Amino acid sequence: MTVSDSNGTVTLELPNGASAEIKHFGATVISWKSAETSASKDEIKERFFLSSKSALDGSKPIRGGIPIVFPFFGGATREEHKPFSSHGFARSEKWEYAGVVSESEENVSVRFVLEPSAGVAAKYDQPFLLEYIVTLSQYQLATELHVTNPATASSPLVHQALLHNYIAASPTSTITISPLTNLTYVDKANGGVEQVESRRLVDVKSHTDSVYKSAPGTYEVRWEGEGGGGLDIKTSGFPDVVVWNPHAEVGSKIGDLEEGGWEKYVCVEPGFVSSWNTLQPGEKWVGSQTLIPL
Ligand code: TA6
Repeated sequence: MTVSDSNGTVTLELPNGASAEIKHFGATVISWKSAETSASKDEIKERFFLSSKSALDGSKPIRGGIPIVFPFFGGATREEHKPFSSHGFARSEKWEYAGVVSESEENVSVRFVLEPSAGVAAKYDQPFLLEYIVTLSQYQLATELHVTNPATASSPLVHQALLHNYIAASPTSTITISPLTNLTYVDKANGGVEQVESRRLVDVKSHTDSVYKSAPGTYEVRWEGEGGGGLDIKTSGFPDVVVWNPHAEVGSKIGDLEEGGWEKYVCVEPGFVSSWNTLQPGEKWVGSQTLIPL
């Protein structure tokens, strides 16, 4: 097991070849390489999409991997969030790397911390403490977001949070996500109307931007054809899940998304986004996910 921290990137490596890279900027995981759980298919593969046009120098949020969305999802609607651009500031701040939490031949955990920087504090008077624990295991990756309200006076922290996973998967025409049947979702790709999901397997054959409420917390993402495969996502603390693929119609207008990039991933994003979480002083909320390749 090795852990290195250089040029703003923490790299984790295990003896079986699994690895992960996390930028201090946004605490964004930008790479996770792992074999499948099955011993018969032990090829080490990259599991995340990272746009070749993404800025990695801290000038813009990273387009790929797992950007962290906090304290709000989408555009700001609450007054205190209005100074910030979409999905909030956590993905655009430099986090402190707080070191190794635990390590063995089979897994390694590291911790990142974000407290209000001078830039954030100038626009947002709410105290907060974010901790992010990334655990690389031989055949899975787990990430855990802790949100604490460290205030001592009566000042509630009202927030949302989401892990914006860009899962490497293609071709887009064969990707399915389940089980989402019978869930209510906000169909942002169609004017934000509320729908009830009737499909057993949700596909992303056209522009998809759906916010599923009261979701089950465990998801199966599958794709077929050459390079076919899958990923299971097990979550806790996140009541919602977002499925997003922009296709060419929207993707071609995203400046830092490489040409044809929308054919190479699907975003399946556990979140606390369809309502607000309120933390009283001293309270903490934890949202976590484990990604398991098949
Ligand atoms: O999570 C889906 C979404 O909110 C989409 O609406 C979408 O445009 C996307 O995230 C990417 O947002 P970004 O701000 O990173 O361009």
